[in-house]
Amino acid sequence: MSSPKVGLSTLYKLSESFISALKDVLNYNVEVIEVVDDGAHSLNKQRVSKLLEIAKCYDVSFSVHAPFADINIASPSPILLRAMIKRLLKSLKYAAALGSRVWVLHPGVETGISSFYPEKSWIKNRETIRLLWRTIGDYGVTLAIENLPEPYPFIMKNVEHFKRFYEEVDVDVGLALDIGHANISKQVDLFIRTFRGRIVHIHAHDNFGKVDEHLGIGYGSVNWEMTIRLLKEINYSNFIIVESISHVRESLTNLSKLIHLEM
Ligand SMILES: [Mn+2]
Repeated sequence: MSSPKVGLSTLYKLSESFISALKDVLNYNVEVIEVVDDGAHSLNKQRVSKLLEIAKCYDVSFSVHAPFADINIASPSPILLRAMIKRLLKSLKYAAALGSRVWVLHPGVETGISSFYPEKSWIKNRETIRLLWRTIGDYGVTLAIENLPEPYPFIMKNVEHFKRFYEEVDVDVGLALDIGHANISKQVDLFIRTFRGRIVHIHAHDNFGKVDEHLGIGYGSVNWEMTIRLLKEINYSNFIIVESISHVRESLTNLSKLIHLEM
């Protein structure tokens, strides 16, 4: 079985320009770059061409993180939801152009009126994912839903939420397991054991189990030895993307060491 490929998200450089972020990411010689299609790094045709040029010169592939600022796939407003889906589909098109294996999507979020309409956000979230899944098939990209952290009102945060989702939908939607987020729910091992066949992508960063700090790998309370051992047990061989916003070099080194260690 092949080892997972370690990659780096552009998240830690989101406050800098797209070009200077890319230059910095390339210093780390990673096999995969996850492009955050949001903020100052929002994708467009020129940027996609630039990335494709880079892929020719360096031995690197891409994954794409769908936009998430002000995006709510469970929005109760049809007009706003339409605009958000339009933006998401643009991102999906760019992901396909980049040959991205996965497109990482955040689940929806409860709103100030959700409590008046029990279940509505859950259903809207599920149906938008279904709609995106139907489209993504034409692009040859895998849709991966990310588990989000407590204490925010996201609709899919823990193992129970994902269990329910998979019981209700009969579609081949993957799970982008965010280890830092799962550490806040104290469910890293449970996530891996429960969804061994569903995990198609991984985000790696650290925290102390309370706040979603996106710390360097080994700088928080995540039990990385156990996590990597479990991932080996389930023969996980896709991407592991470092999403730390500090100690980037150490995070990549620590993670690579753990992956190549005999455990
Ligand atoms: Mn993440």
